[in-house]
Amino acid sequence: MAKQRADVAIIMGSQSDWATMKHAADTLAALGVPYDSRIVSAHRTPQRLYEFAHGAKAEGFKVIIAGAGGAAHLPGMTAAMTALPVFGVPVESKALSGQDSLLSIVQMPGGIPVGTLAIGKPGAINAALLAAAVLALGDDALAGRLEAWRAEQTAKVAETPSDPA
Ligand code: RP5
Repeated sequence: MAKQRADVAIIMGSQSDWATMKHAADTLAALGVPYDSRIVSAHRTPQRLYEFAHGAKAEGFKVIIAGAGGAAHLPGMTAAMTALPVFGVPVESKALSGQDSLLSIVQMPGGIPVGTLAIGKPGAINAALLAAAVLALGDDALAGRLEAWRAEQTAKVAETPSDPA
């Protein structure tokens, strides 16, 4: 059976990043955006990274979400090898709570952009929402689903606080 076309590639430096990056995957799934998730390490599998980044456009990906922690070179190195939009998610590290990941990802030199999100789960969710927003520019049905997702989120916010159950 032919593999389903995926618009978004979710890549991460390690299996240990999946607990965070799964939130990006779940958010894309909720929006009906096809994605593929892979472990690609800038340090431990550099050849896999090279092949992925150089082949990403030909594979049909339109947006890449890259999550990594610590010395988080994955998003930047990916962006160095493809002109596709790359959103970087700083994964929360044990040693420095993700501040290392954030600074590694955000301080790119001019000319090689990585759209950097918040540390951890919020960043993973928002990377997926941004990826969907980019794709929605050319997909009215997805734009409608994104709008509905936002409206549902708004409707869930109570007007007054309540005690926990
Ligand atoms: C990075 O090192 C990964 O992105 C991960 O966040 C971090 C730790 O990796 P493991 O030692 O848990 O595999 O490359």
